[in-house]
Amino acid sequence: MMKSIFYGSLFMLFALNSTEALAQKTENQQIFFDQSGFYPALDKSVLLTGAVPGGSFELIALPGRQSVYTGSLSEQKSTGYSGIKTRIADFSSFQQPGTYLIRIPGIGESSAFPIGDDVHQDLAGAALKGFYYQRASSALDKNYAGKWYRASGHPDTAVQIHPSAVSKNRQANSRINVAGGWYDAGDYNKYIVNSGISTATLLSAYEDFPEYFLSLKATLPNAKNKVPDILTEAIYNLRWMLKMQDPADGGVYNKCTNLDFDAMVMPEQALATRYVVAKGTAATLNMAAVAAQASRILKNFPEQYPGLADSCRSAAALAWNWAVKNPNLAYDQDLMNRTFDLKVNTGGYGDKDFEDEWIWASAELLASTAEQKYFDAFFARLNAPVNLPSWSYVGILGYYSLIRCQHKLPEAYKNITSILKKKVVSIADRYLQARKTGAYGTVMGSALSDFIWGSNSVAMNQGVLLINAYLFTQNKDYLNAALGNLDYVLGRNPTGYSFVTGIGTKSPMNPHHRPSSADGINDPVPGLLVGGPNSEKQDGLTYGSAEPELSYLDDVASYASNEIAINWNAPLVYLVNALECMQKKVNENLHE
Ligand code: G3I
Ligand code: 9MR
Repeated sequence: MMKSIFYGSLFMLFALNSTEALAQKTENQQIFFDQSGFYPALDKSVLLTGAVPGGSFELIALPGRQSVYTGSLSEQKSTGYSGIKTRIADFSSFQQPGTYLIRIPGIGESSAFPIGDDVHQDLAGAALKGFYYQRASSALDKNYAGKWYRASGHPDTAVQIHPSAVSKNRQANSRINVAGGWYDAGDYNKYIVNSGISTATLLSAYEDFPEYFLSLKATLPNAKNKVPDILTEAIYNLRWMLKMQDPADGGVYNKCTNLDFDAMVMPEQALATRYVVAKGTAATLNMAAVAAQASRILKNFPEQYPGLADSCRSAAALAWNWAVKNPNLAYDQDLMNRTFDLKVNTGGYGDKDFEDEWIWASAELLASTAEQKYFDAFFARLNAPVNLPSWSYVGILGYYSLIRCQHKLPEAYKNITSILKKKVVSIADRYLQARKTGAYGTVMGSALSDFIWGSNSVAMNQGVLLINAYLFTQNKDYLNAALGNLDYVLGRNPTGYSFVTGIGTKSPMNPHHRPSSADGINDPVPGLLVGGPNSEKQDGLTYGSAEPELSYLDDVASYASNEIAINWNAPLVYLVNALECMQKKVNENLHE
């Protein structure tokens, strides 16, 4: 008898706990926050949407459930481009590490979250590991890939020259070796233009925080002694980019691709013929910029990568010279398909304006060589407008690098960096104003134009720009605004999703990603940032809402909102590692 009462009460205790947990889960429909937690010394806010009465909120410490902080909800706001109403619960002044929840009278309680150092440490590693999972021409070993290990696919050692890519030394259907590199996204093709900003963003993370990355334990296969994972991974793709250059003239092919997108199969099952297609000005200047930046970094690793720094510097100069001779050669897939019988129907990354690529490539070559001709080319474009970077607009990446390398520039060139800083700060200050007045209290979402294909990369690249502004101003408002955008992708958004696979309590389970879909494993490959809300919904699917901020569908078919891509993960890697590195310094100053 006693036994049954004992088991009965145990069952009741379990049932209560699970009901309470369930209740917390269901009450989270209006309370949204960074599901990885908060840093002690930086801003902390929770988003509330819907009909939320004004008044106070409490921070409850767990497990004791004592109320440790009381604050007032912000006034109700709306965005002007959607019907969503918001309030913010800001508890930034509370700095005690621990585990907590937020209690909102009339709304309920949030699920639990930590305040502490390193709350984004797991993400910092997972986001970079995401690139390892994107490796083409390489088997992923169980020791590094865990249950998502897989066989190699796309050797790409004998890729055909498409008729659009014919040159004197390389006739149609001749074959070249372009093995390696990263798959671009949910598909298995490899695109130079998208590789450019992606590889450069990883290289820039290292250049901005070398000691931090050198302090991290190397975990990737064939990691060289004292070479951090972020460089090991970037070099895996850099080596592929170098192979995409025709050594005879310096031109760079736009992509290594199938004729059509594969079915949702594993890499080793994707056996369609592969081609390199037309050289172009954008691809060639992208490669020039990345190779120039890599050359100055690799000069510090001569033992680990003998000769690679010099090879990169030569390849960059050769690419520049090809572009000078071919300054306006756009990759136009539709025109190519009207011209040649072998029709290519994969991604285009078409770009017809090359001023930004000239800015970026001249800046990186100037930073790495200090040669007058690159200064002249950069200076001639000094008054060009700059804006947030994307695969199609890369100019500001050159600003970041010249500001970063200003101490290495010859005296005559140094003072242009004050102009570059002013232009970066002018954008950063516009972001601060938008964050202050916007309905979400974050830079991301302060404008309808944020919700495009790959909107989460808009949030990430805004964060990277703000980190760059913080680095040369030490204005903590930029740091907090950058953190707010990381909070946004990790759950502080009206969808309630942490948009990184495997991170947070509610994350994408069905990304448009062929290995995740075809591997027979329920959990998607981890550490991958999905594109996010996209008001255009180009995949033609029925989403749950017409609101721009809610135009997201966790469905494998939703390539317009739920694909993953290397140019989305790269600024995530930069931002989360920058914050992990700098919040420690802010925290140390706090306790000095
Ligand atoms: O920038 C304009 C904006 O000003 C305008 O208001 C908005 C609405 O019309 O459109 C914006 O441009 C969109 C652009 O993405 C924004 O980055 C284009 O309409 C949209 O077509 C474009 O989509 C691109 C997509 O390929 C289709 O071409 C994405 O940027 C690009 O990330 C995506 O890349 C694909 C590769 O082709 C193949 N591999 C997967 C990868 C990710 O989906
Ligand atoms: O898988 C492709 C994805 O990488 C692209 O971003 C997207 C848009 O170009 O296209 C996806 O491929 C789809 C194709 O466009 C239409 N048929 C279904 C394919 C798989 O969803």
